[in-house]
Amino acid sequence: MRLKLLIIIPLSISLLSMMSCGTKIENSKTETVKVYGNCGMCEKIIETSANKKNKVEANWDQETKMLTVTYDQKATNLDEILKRIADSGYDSDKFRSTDEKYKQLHGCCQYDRPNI
Ligand SMILES: [Cu+2]
Repeated sequence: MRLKLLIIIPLSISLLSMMSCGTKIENSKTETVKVYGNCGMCEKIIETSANKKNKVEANWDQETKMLTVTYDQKATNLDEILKRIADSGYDSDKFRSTDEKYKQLHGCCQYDRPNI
């Protein structure tokens, strides 16, 4: 009896701490897509607009222009994330930002737009 408790208590504590970990995304799916941009400033804007607390985690690579997103499939989808990014001025192969939004970007951030 004593021995059982000694095993169960630490086990449930470690389980609880795993569940309360804030960055853990449930029903997660990871996808990589191209998002057009130039510099570190673009990276910050792209990642910030893609991110959603506990629902989406995003990482954009300046060299390859590839965005890797891990998201909660029950809470959102890739289209929604890419729309938010387009809304910040950045094109992807699926959603094109508006000319107005693009022009609002910092001069160094005005990447070469894809023909879509
Ligand atoms: Cu930039």
